[in-house]
This record gives sequence, structure tokens and C-alpha cells, in this order.
Amino acid sequence: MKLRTSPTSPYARKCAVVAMECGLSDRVEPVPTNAFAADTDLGKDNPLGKVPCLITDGGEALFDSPVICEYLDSLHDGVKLFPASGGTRWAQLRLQALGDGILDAAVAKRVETVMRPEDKRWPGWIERQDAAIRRALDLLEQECGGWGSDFLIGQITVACALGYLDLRFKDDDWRRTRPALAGWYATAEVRPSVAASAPKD
Ligand SMILES: N[C@@H](CCC(=O)N[C@@H](CS)C(=O)NCC(=O)O)C(=O)O
Repeated sequence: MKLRTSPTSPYARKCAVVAMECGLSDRVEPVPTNAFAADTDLGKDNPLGKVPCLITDGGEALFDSPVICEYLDSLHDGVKLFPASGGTRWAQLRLQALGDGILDAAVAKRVETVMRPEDKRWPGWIERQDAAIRRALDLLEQECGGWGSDFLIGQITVACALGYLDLRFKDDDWRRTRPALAGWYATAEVRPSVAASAPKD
């Protein structure tokens, strides 16, 4: 399999962590791809023009990260990162959505603050993304004490989201008012799959 990826994409990092947690790293060849390059051919695999995009051994292109992660999880016989059914499945999918939502808001904020020309920036839009991130982090602060030692798709996504906030918005200091989440992340970030996939800017 080939994974079209970028060294700083938190969504691609999710896939790399999942591949490692599932013991599939040897079967997934990373293909560095700059989604924003004018001459990229990414659109032929993913019409949405985004990384990550997984090319399966059968030549099918899969996107986006939740789909790729669940596909990788279907390829091994160990503990499943996506519980098959019941309340634990919905809890994990909900947590994945929360982590992906933090990422969506953080990426939107980065586009607005770094990529968009200064005279075209919209402060109200940035504040809207900040508010979504704050609320989501506050919810994680309340809930993370109940996760125990679980490191399934929900926790993987949250770890990638927190890593991205550290990479791009260090000054926002999400840890200051969220000691429980900070404590959880301190344990998560040294896990081999998370440490090995740390973003390289
Ligand atoms: N929902 C997608 C989001 C992927 C995404 O936004 N990737 C970014 C890189 S971090 C990208 O390729 N952006 C290019 C673009 O928006 O044109 C997923 O989970 O895979």
C-alpha cells in the first residue's frame, strides 16, 4: 500500500499511528505529497485534493483519514481500534469526530492566519474556530479521566489533534486550564507510535 502523506498533516499522522498500532507499518509506504503544490497530481487519486490518501494493494484510492484508518484496522487480527459494535463503537467514533473537529477548526484558523493575505483576513472567523477548539478541549478535559488505558481511534485522533495544536499554536497553551488532559497527553505522546510519527516542520 502507498500512503500519500505530508510530514506535518495531523490527519496523515492519524493513519501512520494506526498503521503502527496495527503492526502494518511495513506494508504502508509513505509517499510525500504537497497538496498545495501547483503541479501536484494528487487530484487524480483524491479529487478533493487532500492528504492523506491511501492507495491499496488493489490500486483503489481511499480517503479521508477516518476511512483509511478503519480500512487499516480491518487488515489485522489484533485488538481493534474501531470497536465492531455497541456503545464503545459510538463512543470511539464520537471521540474521533471531536478530535477531527479540533483539527478542522485549527487548520481553518491556520489558513486564515498564515495563508490568507492579511487584508483579507476575517477576525470573526478566527474567533469562531478558537471557540470551537476551546469548547472541545474543555469537554476532553472532563472526559479523559474515564478513558483508562484505552488507545483506540478516538484517543489516537485526540493525540494527533493535541500534537497539532502544539506544532502550530504553542502560544495558546491549551494545557494551562486543562491539567487532566495535559497529564493524559504526557503519557500518550511518548507511546512509540505517537513519538515516531511526530510532525517534522
Ligand atoms: N477530513 C480530511 C481532512 C484532510 C485535510 O484537510 N488535509 C489537508 C492537509 S492537513 C490538505 O490536504 N489540505 C489541502 C487542501 O485543503 O486543499 C481527513 O480526515 O483526511
